[in-house]
Amino acid sequence: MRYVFKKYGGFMKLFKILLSVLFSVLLTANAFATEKWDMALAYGASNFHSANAAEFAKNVSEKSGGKLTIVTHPGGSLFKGGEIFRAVRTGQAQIGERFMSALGKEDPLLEIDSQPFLATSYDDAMKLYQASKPAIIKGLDQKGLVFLYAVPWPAQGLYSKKEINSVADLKGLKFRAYNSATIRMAELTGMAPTKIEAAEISQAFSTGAVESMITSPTTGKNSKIWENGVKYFYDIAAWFPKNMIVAHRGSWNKLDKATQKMIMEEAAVAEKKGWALSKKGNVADKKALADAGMKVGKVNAALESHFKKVGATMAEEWKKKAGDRGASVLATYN
Ligand code: PCA
Repeated sequence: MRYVFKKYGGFMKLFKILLSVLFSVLLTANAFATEKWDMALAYGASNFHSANAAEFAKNVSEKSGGKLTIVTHPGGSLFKGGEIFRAVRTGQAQIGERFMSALGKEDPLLEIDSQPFLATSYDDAMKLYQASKPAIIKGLDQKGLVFLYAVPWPAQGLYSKKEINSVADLKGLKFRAYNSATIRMAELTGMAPTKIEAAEISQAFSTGAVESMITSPTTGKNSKIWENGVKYFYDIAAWFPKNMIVAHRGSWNKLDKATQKMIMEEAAVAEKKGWALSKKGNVADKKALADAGMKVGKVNAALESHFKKVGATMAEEWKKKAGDRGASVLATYN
């Protein structure tokens, strides 16, 4: 009996040693645990939003001391623009960028920045952003998303293959839309809208599927729109829609507090850089369109008042959709 106990005690010793080896291996592995995040980006690598996101990803990866690596996937290579929000929400991508105002069905507040003539300068766009940010963050949080930063596109203008001098010239135009607001604008104008992601613009114009659109000088430049017979750019500058970067909450919760804090700090840096890049592009990219031979100008007074009227109708419709939350954001903004 004594012998058996002795033998058993020996086993216990060995077992304990093995256990402690196992624990220390696990602990070491945990100290070096490196999370990998895939960052889904819809726009081409050379677009300023994507370049800014790549810099953000690089800075976070470097500063995390090996705890987190963010790998960017521009040009819709991981998920296309229309899929990114859901992909991040479900954790298929841990982080991603999405055009906010295409998400009006998720939350009408996300499309506040595409309401025509509500904010027509960068200063006002920033004020509108600050006024809407707390409610937007809260809404995203309820969907399991962590909001990191948002950056506007340059001012939106009207592109057309043919010259536009009157509202009649817009009637029946095949129009590329990118969100509910541009679809509504087209409907109220008598144009024929089709929703098309930015990555498919060149193809849509070259096949004749569309002949006009409203977007930034940047997106026109990025898609070399002049190569597809688009000769006119009318600078309406009626809104500055934003892209936002969001992370999957489950992935976020796996990071330690110090890493989370560092990411928020880098997000603030990226946001500031992004706004500056956007302002630069607002001037430089319009010049690029003109340098490529396009006619760059303003719409005439009749067209401007038409768009203002359409904008007023849309504002009323949006207020109904956005309810008390929208009203309180508008009150803060005004
Ligand atoms: N470019 C994107 C969104 C707004 C913009 O300027 C696009 O056209 O899809």
